[in-house]
Amino acid sequence: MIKYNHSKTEKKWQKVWLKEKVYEPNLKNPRGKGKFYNLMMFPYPSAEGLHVGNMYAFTGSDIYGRFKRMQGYDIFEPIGLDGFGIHSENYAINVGTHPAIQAQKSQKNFYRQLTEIGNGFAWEEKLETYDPEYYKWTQWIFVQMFKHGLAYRKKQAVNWCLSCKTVLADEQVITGECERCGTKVIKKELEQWFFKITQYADRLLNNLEKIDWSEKIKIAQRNWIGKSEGALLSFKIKDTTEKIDVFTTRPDTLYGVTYMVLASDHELVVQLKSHIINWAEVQKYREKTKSKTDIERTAEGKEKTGIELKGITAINPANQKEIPVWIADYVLAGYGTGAIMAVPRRDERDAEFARKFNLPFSDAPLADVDQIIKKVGGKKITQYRLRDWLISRQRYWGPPIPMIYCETCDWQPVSEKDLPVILPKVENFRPTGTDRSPLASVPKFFITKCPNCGGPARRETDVSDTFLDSAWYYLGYLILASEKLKVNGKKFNWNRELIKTWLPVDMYIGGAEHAVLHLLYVRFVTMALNDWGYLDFEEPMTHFHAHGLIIKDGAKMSKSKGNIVNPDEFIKKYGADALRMYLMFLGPFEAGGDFRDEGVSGITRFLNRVWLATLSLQRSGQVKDDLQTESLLDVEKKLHKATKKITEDIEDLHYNTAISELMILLREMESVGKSKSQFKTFLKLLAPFAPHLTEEIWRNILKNKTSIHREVWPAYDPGFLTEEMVNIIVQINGKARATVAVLANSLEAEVKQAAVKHANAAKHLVGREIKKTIFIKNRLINFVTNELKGGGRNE
Ligand code: ANZ
Ligand code: ZN
Repeated sequence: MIKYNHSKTEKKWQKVWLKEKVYEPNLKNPRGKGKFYNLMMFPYPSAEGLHVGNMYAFTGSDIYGRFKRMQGYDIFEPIGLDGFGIHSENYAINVGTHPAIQAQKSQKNFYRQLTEIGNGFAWEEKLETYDPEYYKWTQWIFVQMFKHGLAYRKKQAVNWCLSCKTVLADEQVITGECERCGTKVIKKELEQWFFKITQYADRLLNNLEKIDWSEKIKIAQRNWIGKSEGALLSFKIKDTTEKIDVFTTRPDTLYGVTYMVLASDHELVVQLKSHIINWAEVQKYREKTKSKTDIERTAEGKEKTGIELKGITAINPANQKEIPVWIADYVLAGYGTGAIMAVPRRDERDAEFARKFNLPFSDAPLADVDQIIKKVGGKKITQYRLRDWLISRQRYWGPPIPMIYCETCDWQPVSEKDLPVILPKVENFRPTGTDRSPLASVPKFFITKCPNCGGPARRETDVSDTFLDSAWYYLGYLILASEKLKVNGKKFNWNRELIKTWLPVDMYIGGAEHAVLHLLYVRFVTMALNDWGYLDFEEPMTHFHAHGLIIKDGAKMSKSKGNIVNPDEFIKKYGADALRMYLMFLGPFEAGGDFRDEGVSGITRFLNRVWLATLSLQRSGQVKDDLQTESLLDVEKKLHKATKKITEDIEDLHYNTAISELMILLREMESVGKSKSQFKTFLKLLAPFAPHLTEEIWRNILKNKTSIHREVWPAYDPGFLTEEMVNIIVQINGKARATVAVLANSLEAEVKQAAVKHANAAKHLVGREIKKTIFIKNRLINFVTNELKGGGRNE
């Protein structure tokens, strides 16, 4: 008996697929039912290699793509590496290699692994974000942002990771820690580049209704954008010309205000210095709280701190009462106006603070919202929690921000003809720990001429955030592909046709941890490109599903937990097909599951049985494709049922139950038998899960000329699925002799079996031979008989 050699077979087909371009779409003119862009989040090559948790995501996405391909769509399933930026640079620093050299090593290794897992990638369109051909466009987007007033510089207290030695965007600070390295983040006052994502807050929020995304992602984005409706009210400061503006969601509580609070770094504090009689103490408090992040200030259960600005009082515009003014850490500089009116009777945070510092509570009644706003000259406003996207990084490994500073002309964008601004290879690439990137000590890089006046000027030496690279890569696959086609000689060849043909993405799969990072940024960049007239759509991905997490030894599989399983050893031992199926069998794809090293062997046994079933089919080569035997009819019905279930399960990403269905089906065929065409149907249903084994059987044993992965997905006949009963008239030589009840859509052989058993029919058949059967599904069966020689008639 021939044994199935997984490693030889898998390698063989991977080569053939590439050569035959089995997974290459017809980019210019999609085949069949049309385009289907099946995208998965591309990996950070920031570790020794892919681990099984990463492979889980890729496999789940690939099964969906293979399924859609067999349903007749032309699938574009590209792959690349998100290899520029802090993730890869931190890894390079860890292993003590220059990031540019490490990138080459990682690229080779990641692409090897991504080949070995057997995905149907469109390899010809692969990309790497550190490729100048790619970051030329990343920089172009930056320039467009600047030209459209969406990129600007601002000095403010920003997040700073002490370990990564760079600023971070708000989205990259997870419960006060660096998203990348887990180090506590502090605040630092710096001038930085920002993208005005807040200009899109309303659209980012409202469009959520129009897209089919995992609900948990939508909720996270809604909360992050954090829309609140309220009012802007002004309180005069006594004996000065200054006033304190506050944002409140409860203007109706204005009569109950008993004190006010400013954020400790609110600009008014310094402006009022000469009026503040306890300045020394106030200054000490401000110094102490300066580097605290928002999360530290507002964490639940954390004791609130603050200090009164003595010598200053504010006037309540509703009743002219004089009230004290404080600074405290529970009021954030970056939200609303950075100042509040405190209503201890109505607001729990204010109550806690008032109890601690013995501030009064007022029982004043609530006012009517619209009257009171009018009365005090306030106005209704909407506030968002969303902050602008801090885009500059004091790091080396990223696209240099394409901006030039000139004393005379201020900031100027690098002109398109001079893009890309190439990242120079420098030996001192490590972060400096100052507010400057390593490029700031490379005069050859930063000394330049002003694009406007030609005078001496200095390049920006910060690089842009990694998340800008990934905010447009779904487009990048098409743009770079089209540039390879060299349609025209232009340097920036925005191929509208290709973009229109393939976008938006039809199915996007990736991790939920990117809910308010990548998944928000990619929507923002798309909306901006849409506004500038480059795209005809606002939302980059119509469907997004977050995959579940792989748990190992009770924790999420991740490098930081030290519970990584490398797929290489499993693929070597059991094959990619077995590992793929095992991972998908762990649970519903969106739920994840528990990885156990021994688990794979169960799937291996299943795949071996598929192989044996093939060999038995080959041996009994005489099996006909007809369904006249009763047992095969039974298999046929089960096959139709299973086809329906597997089709629906894959559509719902319930791969685990689809696999159990395949297992039941195989059992049935093993015990009952199968026709060749039934087995072929089974193979097609299995193909997305075990692409190599099914291809080997399909082409090498069943001798098909073309790939099983371009076959048509099996259809099911609903007739086989119903359990409804119908009455069939039984005729003998045209005369009705009986009726029998059978399942609707029963086949001729089944009805015949029931009919001949019926007492009255049987009576009329005695001594006769059935010469011919006329069968009308769900209605009638007529036996044409003649008399047996020597037999007698009963009639
Ligand atoms: C008076 C008041 C009375 C408030 C009351 C609430 C309840 P959301 O829903 O999150 O937008 N606030 C405003 N700016 C703030 C800041 N920079 N830091 C901390 N707190 C701030 O909440 C808006 C409410 O949070 C505002 O309405 C304000 O307190 C507070 F019974 O004003 B309220
Ligand atoms: Zn960090």
